Amino acid sequence: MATDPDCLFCSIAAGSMGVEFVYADADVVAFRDIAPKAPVHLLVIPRQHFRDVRELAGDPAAGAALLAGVAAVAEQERLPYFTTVFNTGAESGQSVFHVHAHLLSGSGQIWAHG
Ligand code: IU
Repeated sequence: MATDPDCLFCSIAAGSMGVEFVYADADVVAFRDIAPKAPVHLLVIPRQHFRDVRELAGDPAAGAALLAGVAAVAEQERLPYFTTVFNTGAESGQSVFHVHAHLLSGSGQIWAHG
């Protein structure tokens, strides 16, 4: 499995940063965003390193596993609705270059992350 020793989210996924996982399986981990933009704001990331959603698209099994992880987190957390955002490219607001799904929910509002 390809990981990047210089990538913070690879280190988080490896468990070496002490970040508590809300959900984990063989392919993905989920944890709370450090600066939440909604009452529920989780990040779901593959254990393997992909820079962004474009790179992830080159590995369809990994992409499917990430989406399955999003759905599993939502089910586990009993979220009846949620918004999923993939920022791609610095101009879009991507600041961490390890692909991550923002999963936002709560309070009956529509949440979007810019
Ligand atoms: P972005 O789409 O790349 O901008 O999202 C990165 C997110 O990662 C952002 O919402 C940060 O608050 C979040 N985050 C985090 O949860 N923990 C960290 O150690 C760092 C960033 I650095």
